[in-house]
Amino acid sequence: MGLLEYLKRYFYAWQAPYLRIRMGLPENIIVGSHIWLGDTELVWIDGEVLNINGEDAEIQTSDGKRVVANLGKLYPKDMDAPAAGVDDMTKLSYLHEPGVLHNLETRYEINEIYTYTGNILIAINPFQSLPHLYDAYTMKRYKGAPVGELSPHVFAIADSAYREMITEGKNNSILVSGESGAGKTETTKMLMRYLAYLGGHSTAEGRTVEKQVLESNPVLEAFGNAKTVRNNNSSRFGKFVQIQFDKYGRISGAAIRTYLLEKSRVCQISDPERNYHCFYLLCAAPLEEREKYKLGDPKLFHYLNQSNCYELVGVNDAHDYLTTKRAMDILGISQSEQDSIFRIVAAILHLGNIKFAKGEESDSSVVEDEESKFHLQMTAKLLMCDPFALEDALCKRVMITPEEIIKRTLDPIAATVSRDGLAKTIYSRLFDWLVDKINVSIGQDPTSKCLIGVLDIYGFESFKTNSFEQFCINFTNEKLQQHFNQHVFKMEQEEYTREGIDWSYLEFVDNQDVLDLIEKKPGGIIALLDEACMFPKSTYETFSQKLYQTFKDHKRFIKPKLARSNFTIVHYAGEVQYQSDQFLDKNKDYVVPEHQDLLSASNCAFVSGLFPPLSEDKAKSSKFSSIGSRFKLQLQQLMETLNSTEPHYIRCVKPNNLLKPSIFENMNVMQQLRSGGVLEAVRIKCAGYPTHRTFHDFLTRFHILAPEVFQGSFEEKDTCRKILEKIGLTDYQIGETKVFLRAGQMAELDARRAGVFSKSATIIQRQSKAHT
Ligand code: AD9
Ligand code: MG
Repeated sequence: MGLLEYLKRYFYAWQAPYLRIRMGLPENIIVGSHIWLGDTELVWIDGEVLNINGEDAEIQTSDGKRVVANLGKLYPKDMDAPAAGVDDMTKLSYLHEPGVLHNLETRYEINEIYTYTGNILIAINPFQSLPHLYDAYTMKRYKGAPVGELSPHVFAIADSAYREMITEGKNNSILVSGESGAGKTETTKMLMRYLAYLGGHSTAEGRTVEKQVLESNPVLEAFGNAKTVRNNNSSRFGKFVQIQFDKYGRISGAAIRTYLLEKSRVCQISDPERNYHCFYLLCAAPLEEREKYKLGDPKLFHYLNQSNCYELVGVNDAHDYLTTKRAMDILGISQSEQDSIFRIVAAILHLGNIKFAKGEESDSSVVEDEESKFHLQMTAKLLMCDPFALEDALCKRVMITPEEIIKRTLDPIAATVSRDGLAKTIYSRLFDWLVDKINVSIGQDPTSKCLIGVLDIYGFESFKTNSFEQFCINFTNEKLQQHFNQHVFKMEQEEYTREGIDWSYLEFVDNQDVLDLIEKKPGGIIALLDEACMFPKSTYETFSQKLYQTFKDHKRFIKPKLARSNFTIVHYAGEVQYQSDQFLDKNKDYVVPEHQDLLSASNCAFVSGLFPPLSEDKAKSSKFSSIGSRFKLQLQQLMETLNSTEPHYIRCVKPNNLLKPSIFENMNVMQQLRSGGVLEAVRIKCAGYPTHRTFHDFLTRFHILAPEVFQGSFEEKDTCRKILEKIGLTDYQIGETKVFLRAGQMAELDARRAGVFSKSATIIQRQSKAHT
């Protein structure tokens, strides 16, 4: 490839800041062309070119304005596109941002929430119930139907994963991603329901494996979901469910893995969010149970009343309590286990109400008043541990020096931190217990031949303040993005090979550099963070200084101007500035030994089971265990699993932040398509031959350019070639069944076609004038 050609290709493929695919070269835009023009508010506005002066075009926009814009900023609009949009973006004549966005909006207006981009499914949250879309009849229709035959649908994706698994004996996975509230969990549930339908046993009664798999959802949601500003039922953990099938294609087991539960929510919430659903469910339990746990109005509990939101529209906590318990029954969680689970939930609420006052000695604390004492008693009773030991574990620390063992007192602030730490530890152990129990109950099928994995994991996040959680979440997304890019690239490559076309035109843009920055060992951010956590004198400031020094020349790392501890990572989906002040604390997974000792001595076997005694070695080394490194390892294992599967991608999109139906916010959607890598997939296509047209489609559209070639008998492939030769295009390719066009060539052909139409219109006009 010549240098000029390379530069040209590079330039069209990558136009900062994100992806601006030039599909219509300016010279293809002529007076009368219908175009899209970049607009700050709407993102894109359509219009018609009235005049061209040098590099500038005068445009009449569809909202009645006249504007002048540089030709380079205009994108051709396909006037032949069907009014209802196309069900696959690759059918668009012009595969560019405005075309993609307009197509999604057109379809969303008529409740067509699903659209393909090749084999990626884009799902736009309808924010309204569309029961006909998921009923039994629809499931039946999709069963066995080839992808593309029926409208795009989650069922079609699940069906193709299932068929591929059966016919080719391969493991498959379906990766669902999108930002909070985009519909990942609902989509995942739909996928699981459909897979249970395909792989269910004929006796659908009782505790079948598929029923247990489905019932794991309400239980995990009760303990791992909460209302946030972004979603009333937000999953606060990542989840990968592997459904196992036997040799007859029937569900025979399942394994659920979860990632990074948000622990801080247990003791800290802000208005108008809520704590985990289970707390409110229990406060709405039948009277007898509430009395047993001494619970009542959620407003009385500190862990719940930091926010003014207690109830959710359309949700009945009392009803959900019973549903959760029923789901637990199906999952084989016994009555006594259920009793222990809810006893622990109640204990956490009482624990949060223990307040501390200054003690007699300096820097010491005591339980503040009678009310706090009552809650201390209740906590101890429910956890079945000694109340004095509980008070000690909250208010004191044991210091072991070479000479002696000293009990150091904590001041009220430190005691409160200790209390919250205990609440978080108990809750996260309870959640892990539930996940383990569900896995054991559903059971693993050791003879299983094939699996379908379904991943429901947090999407890319960039908020005003971004901490360690966002860092881990965005790290996950970088990993998944790399996997996605590799896959899209491979699929495109396969299409080129099938069509007998040289694929060296495809350019693979990798994000390995960001991944190295984060996870390289030694020297990456996680490794440096672990070092800082192990070194007692480190602070977040020294940690940040170390980052600045180490990565000063890294092109994915930025030290923001005047920053003393913040740092920015240039992610594939954009820049994110992280506040490092809590990185060290949040990276330390540390259970206070006093808490460990207290609970492992509980008289309740369930509670002590959550805190098995540590072995001597572990007790010594458990001083610091890195959450970042453990998460990195979990991700590595996830990627290994995914790499051994045939992946399918579903990108969920949230059309607006009001969580309301029928509102499509352009800018918002565009941003998500960028972050979700949909436009990256488009970019990979554009770097080579973005337009693939079957010979038949090509001839239907462009036969008018060379009607003479149709005279006599013709062969489709040859006729396409003759048309292209006549027009004088070069650098296109003709495959086995399709014409492959470079960026801009479709616009060129359309411009010629428009020219022919206007010429014949002029001739007709002249002829009719001559007649009159
Ligand atoms: V989060 O990252 O866990 O905060 P998700 O999982 O992406 O988020 P979720 O699936 O919980 O979002 O969807 C949010 C809400 O959108 C649901 O509670 C539904 O009210 C709504 N939703 C999502 N998908 C559909 C759908 N296909 N049909 C109807 C939907 N409503
Ligand atoms: Mg979710």
